[in-house]
Amino acid sequence: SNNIDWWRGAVIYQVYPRSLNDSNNDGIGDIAGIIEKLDYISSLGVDAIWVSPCFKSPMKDFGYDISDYRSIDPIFGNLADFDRLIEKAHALGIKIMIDQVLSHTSDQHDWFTQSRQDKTNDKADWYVWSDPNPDGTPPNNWQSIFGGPAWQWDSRRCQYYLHNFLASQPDLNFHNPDVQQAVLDNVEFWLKRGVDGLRLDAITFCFHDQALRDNPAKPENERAGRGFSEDNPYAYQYHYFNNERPENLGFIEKIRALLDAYPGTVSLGEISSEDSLATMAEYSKGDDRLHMTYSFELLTDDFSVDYIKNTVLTLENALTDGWPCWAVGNHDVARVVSRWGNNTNNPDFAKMVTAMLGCLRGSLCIYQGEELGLTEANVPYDELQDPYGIEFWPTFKGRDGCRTPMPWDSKEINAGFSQGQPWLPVDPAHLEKSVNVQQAQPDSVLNAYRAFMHWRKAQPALVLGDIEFLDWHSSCLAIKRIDRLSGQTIIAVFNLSSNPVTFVSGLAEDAQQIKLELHNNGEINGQELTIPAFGVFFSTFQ
Ligand code: TEU
Ligand code: CA
Repeated sequence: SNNIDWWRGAVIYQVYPRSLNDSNNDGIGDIAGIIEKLDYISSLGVDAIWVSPCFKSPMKDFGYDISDYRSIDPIFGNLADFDRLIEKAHALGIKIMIDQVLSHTSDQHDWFTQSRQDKTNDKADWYVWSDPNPDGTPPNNWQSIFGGPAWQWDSRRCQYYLHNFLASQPDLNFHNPDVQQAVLDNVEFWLKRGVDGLRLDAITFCFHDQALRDNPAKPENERAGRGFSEDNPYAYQYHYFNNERPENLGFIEKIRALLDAYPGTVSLGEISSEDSLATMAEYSKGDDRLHMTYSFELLTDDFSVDYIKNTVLTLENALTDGWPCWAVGNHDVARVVSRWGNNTNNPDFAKMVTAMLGCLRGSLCIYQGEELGLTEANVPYDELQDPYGIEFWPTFKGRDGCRTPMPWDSKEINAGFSQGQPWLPVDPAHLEKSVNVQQAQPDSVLNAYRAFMHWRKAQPALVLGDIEFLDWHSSCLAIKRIDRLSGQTIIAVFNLSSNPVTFVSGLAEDAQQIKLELHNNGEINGQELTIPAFGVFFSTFQ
């Protein structure tokens, strides 16, 4: 639609370009490959595509290390391909959101090449440089997310530079106003080309504490979470001084001011901090900060009624003006059907999780392959590509298991992804979940996904309504959505357990069951509900 607020309640399909579809058979997905699959993506009923970075990059972090913000990496195509992607997507009514990695660049970026020359050049202060301690050690205890100190020695400048991620991803010094302006100019380059929104990578990391204070240690009982392995020292400290600095807000307001000059464009900030729900609220407060904040909270291993309910309620209570965006999968975490329990090959589970996600208040991101119920691929050590996985193997096996090629056609070589050797292996277990197989299976995860998303679009309570939770059964997440404008109310109940449940619900007598097409629906008898293992129950009343 042309609604300026198109993104509220929107379904955003995340494309990881390397792994979607390879048009020229070099083994790596590309922009022309995305264009070939636009009809498929459109058939899923999505409103927008978030394209993971496709800009010029040495690919040390597979595009999250950008060496030229204004060009497309030749491996993915060129600017003309990108313009064609926007044009064809728009013709199908699909918005295009790009991934902007602003907090750091590649060490191959011209800015860094110049900055590291000496302490006096024009860009000397564009990155975060520091002298060593008298004993030669880094200036403080900050840790890189990808392992080891967040400081890399540079023998030419005889100084350390800061990198919150890989050493080949030096952090820009946002305390320098010229850096902010140069970054904003790069963003505007894409807004002028017609993109509809920005996914702002690691946006809480832009600023650092200029006094370079040590991060405090965490008490033992707080050293878990986020899939960080126990022996990753990152988990052993709070990140108060290298992340989530108050100055970030000022920069976010500048991004918002820029977006406001391009009506209908949207920002989706990736929020990673010690208290990310509170940070989401803070970063989207008022109407001059982020439109939407992307939550990590459902990307964890914890999958229980209480956890999901408490997470959503905590955010609901904290949010004032912002709009949530939920995801259960992305290119950084294990596939949801493998991560959340031993439900690996249960299609009902995959269907139920998507329907549940689609009933949370907010927008939702669906990661490519989630609509097929793909499992985490098993990538052997000698085929690993992710530097994060190589560093922490085998405690943490990295992010390749969710980045393997999309299985399009089980009868074709490499499942139809490429005729060349794919950059990551196609998981043989994915063949039976290929698009061609699932299109032909009437009750497949894919067909259930499509049916649900098309139905959801027409339910104002699910797109824009308020949210409440009903405590009806300990294994069931019961969600009530109310649209104030139309008065529509939907109550959706999800049995998160592998056992069928029967209980007396608090459903009103005039409640009408809605049987979700191709889903494992429960039954109602008076007020008694019976819901099969990983089943759903939907109802509405006027
Ligand atoms: O991730 C930012 C981030 O906070 C990561 O620490 C994330 O929590 C981690 O990868 C989970 O395993 C973004 C991108 O999503 C990621 O792919 C990049 O590697 C990272 O930024 C650096 O640009
Ligand atoms: Ca290719």
